[in-house]
Amino acid sequence: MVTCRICRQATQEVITFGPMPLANGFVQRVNGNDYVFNLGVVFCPSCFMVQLTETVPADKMFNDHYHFMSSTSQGMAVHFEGNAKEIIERLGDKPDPFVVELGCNDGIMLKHIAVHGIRHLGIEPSGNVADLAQKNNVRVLKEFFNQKTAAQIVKKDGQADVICGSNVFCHIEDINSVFAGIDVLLKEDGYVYFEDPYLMDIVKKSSFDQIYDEHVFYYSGLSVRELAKRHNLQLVDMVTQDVHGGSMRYYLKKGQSNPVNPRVEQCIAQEKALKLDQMTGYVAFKDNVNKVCKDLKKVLQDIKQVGHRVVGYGATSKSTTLLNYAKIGPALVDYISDNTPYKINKFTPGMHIPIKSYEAFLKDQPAYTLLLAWNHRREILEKEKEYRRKGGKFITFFPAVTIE
Ligand code: DWN
Repeated sequence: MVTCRICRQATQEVITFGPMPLANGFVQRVNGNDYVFNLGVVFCPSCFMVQLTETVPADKMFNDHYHFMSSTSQGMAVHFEGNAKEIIERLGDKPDPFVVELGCNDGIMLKHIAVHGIRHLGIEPSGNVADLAQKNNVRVLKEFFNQKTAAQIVKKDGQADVICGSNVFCHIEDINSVFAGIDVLLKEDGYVYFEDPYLMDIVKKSSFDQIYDEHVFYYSGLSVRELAKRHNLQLVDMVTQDVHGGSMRYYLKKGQSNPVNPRVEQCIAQEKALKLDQMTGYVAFKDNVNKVCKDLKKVLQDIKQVGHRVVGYGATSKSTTLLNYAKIGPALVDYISDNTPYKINKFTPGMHIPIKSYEAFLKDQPAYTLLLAWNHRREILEKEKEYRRKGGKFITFFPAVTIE
């Protein structure tokens, strides 16, 4: 039995995928060894947190060889510039404000804060991406964030007006220590925001590829409200974000008597309508996941059978779960094209599909392309107009397999 990481109560099984490599565990050789763990998800009926059963030590995932760089998507660059603009507007004329971002990656957001001369600090334990942030003139601390780090920051820089994190809070197993750190670091009138893939989108679309080693928690308004309360923080607003296949941004403030935007109750009511506060809401998920895998594999096999080739687009972290669970390997997908130099000429975790450059894809014009980076669909379809004009087709798979 797995106990909840937040409230220590018994949890209930949602789905088990079995042995799975690390989502960003790209290997150098086709016969390279994969670190494998058991991937599964449980629901806590007491505090509503959906979470992994087993986790991987943080330094195995976030180290000096981290493969994901946020700035590989133009759409995300625009999104994060918007986040920075919002922070600056909200700070208004506060004297000498201080902004702290947890998991700043290559500085995609904080570089816009830095350019305005605003005091800031990015906390980034993955050394290679932290170096990129520094090149973007972002001030970085190469550490994991917790109560101890928070105290060190306060000693040197004072308390923060804003603490934020995008696609970071869901990555941290000891989230209680992060919230304890926030209590130390955040000014009494400061605010926290974080955004992560939204549980309701994952359940509605069966987008199970969001489930992998790095994502320990699958947040909802229901669970974040409970988690915040435990740390004397209050969930004061929720705003949906059209990124990463459907994300939610949560705003928190210290205390329990802040004005709360009616959106919070509205979102939680929608979650309850989907029964995400009880096990019933998760029962169909497993069957839906298995159907997507079966349908997708059949489509790929049929395409192969009539003599066409399929390649992948975007060697994403999340496709590790899809490819390994559905057992889609090089026999069905020739290679995956990616624009991250660090991934090229390596092989995908577990299934060992070769990764090639974007230029290789452009030269190739394969008949079919499996859009593994489906969350960037709009951006990629716009970019690949010529590929489609020449007859190339994209295959997507959530909520159902579609060829376009
Ligand atoms: O939470 C996380 C999210 C935010 O980012 C991390 N745990 C890791 C990572 O997950 P991911 O790898 O699934 O994220 P993306 O943004 O879906 O990855 C897109 C991949 O596709 C990157 O490797 C870059 C590549 N890409 C490309 O080759 N051409 C992306 C675009 C937009 C393109 O045009």
